[in-house]
Amino acid sequence: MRMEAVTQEYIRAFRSAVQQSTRIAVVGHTHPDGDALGSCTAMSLWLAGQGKEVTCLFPDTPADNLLFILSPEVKYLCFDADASAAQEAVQACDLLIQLDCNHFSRTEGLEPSLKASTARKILIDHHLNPDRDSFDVVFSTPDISSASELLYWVLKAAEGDTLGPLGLGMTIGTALMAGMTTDTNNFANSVFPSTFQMASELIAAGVNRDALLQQLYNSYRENRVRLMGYMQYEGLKVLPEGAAYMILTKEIMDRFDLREGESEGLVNVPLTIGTVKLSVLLKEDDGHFRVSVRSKKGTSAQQLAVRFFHGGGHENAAGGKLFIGTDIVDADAAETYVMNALKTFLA
Ligand SMILES: [Mn+2]
Repeated sequence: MRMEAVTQEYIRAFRSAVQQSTRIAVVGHTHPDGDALGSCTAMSLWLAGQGKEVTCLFPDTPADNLLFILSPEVKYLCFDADASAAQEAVQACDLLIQLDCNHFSRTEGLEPSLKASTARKILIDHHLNPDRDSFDVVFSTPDISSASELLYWVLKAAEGDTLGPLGLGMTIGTALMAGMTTDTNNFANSVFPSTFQMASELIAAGVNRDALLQQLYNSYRENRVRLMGYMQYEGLKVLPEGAAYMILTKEIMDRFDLREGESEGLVNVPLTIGTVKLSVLLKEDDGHFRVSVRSKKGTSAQQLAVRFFHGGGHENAAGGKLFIGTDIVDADAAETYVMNALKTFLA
């Protein structure tokens, strides 16, 4: 990380915004991943420790396998489960802190109330092209592993150097470690010297990484492992241009009784092939496909997502959508679309 993302000036503005507020809404992105859940949970716990009334908001309910990251001490509201309560929490807050999410549009149903909110707004994020105009204080750099890591450095700076990592508390540290670990795919990508420093400090402070890895990577259901095998054997298509794609249809998901979050990591697998530099996973949803893109260094997953899938994200890990009815006539046309997009992009 370049430390200019966390300047003393921004930290002063962050601290005074927190001090002057009473009710705070902490907001993460749609289909919250480990980093969104970890960073928002840690932020909420820290604010509660400052005596603030905090509500943690997500556009939709987190996947079962990530629920362990949530804290029983935090009040969570999900727009898909209780839209009016979530909207009321946004309306009632006098400070809004958005994490791991560069733009209101990635908050889906929460977007109108966030836009309408007159509360002071803080952004803590590591995606490209943050919407700076919508926020009063912006902590942003793509040169970091995760929003969780960025929040770690923000909180350390806000707490003052004398406190050290234990000052952040064990639960906060565990949530941040969970977010960083999932976003780096367990130290496989987007890892910087600052990332190892954070991990080292948190382990020294007593965060149990073994227990965390057990919950993150060794607690899946059998169905998930069989689905991963099926997709690699039957579903994987490799193009001579150096790309690969897989299409996870509703029919396949039903057959394997796949739940939200259980295809996590599948999109990374084709990149283990020497010739593949770009991997795309399409996952059928209502009226559209959710698109995940991963790339090796030197190829931009982000550009592919922007040009062909109404999306964005990070240089080597991005996402978007493919709309049935507008981008493609029906679900069966998805394969031709993705194949042509990859061939055009790599030509
Ligand atoms: Mn993230």
